[in-house]
Amino acid sequence: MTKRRSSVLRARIVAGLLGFVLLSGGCGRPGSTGSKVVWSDSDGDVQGLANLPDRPTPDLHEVMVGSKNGELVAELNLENLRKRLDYVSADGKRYGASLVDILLDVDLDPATGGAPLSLWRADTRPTRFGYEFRIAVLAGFRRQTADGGSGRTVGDMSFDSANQVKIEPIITYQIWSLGAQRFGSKNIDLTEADSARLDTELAALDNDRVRLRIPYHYLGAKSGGRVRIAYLDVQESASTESSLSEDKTLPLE
Ligand SMILES: [Ca+2]
Ligand SMILES: [Ca+2]
Repeated sequence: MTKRRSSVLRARIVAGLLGFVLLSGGCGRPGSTGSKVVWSDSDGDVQGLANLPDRPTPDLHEVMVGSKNGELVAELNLENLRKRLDYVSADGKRYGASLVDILLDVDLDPATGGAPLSLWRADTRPTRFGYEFRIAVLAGFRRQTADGGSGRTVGDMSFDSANQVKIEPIITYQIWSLGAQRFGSKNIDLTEADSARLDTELAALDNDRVRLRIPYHYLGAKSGGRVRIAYLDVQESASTESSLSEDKTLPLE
């Protein structure tokens, strides 16, 4: 009896330790795998515009990308995002923002795919390469004018807030496929129904938090695979590799 109880106890201790080891893995350390990967981004690494010194600049603090139910799930935390979208300049303009590019190497092959156009120098390839997709995360607005017109302004664009009867802040994303050449990027074609989901059910803004869902089939990816991920902090600099994060590898669950 004593012997049996102690073997049960030993089995429980082993199971507990195994659970601890499994939980300890996959927390986003470089090269680790798990159901989600997390990066911390430096505070205060963004600069405002010299001619609009009071315009808030979103400062990325954290990026999480997970996988479940056939979708990538991304969460971004950006201080001052909501302040930026609420800001109105002295001349009545409202400003969107290009926030982050999420880069996906879906075949884990650095020899296929490419890098964002903004990182190319003349005909010199960026040193970080091999991403098949760039998910451009854009903040902006859906709006209606007094005369019944409606429109959308997202990314690094502004509009005159006069004559708008309704202005609603939104988050959306675009999917670009990246090629081996400097001008090898192209916006991928989604069905009209899928395009309509991008700034509604697949992207949500909650004050300074952004949540995205990206179905694997938009990327030609499948559950059971793995993807190499990095992000480009566009508000820090879209054109220097120093604002590109380290790579992490995520299993697609
Ligand atoms: Ca930052
Ligand atoms: Ca690749």
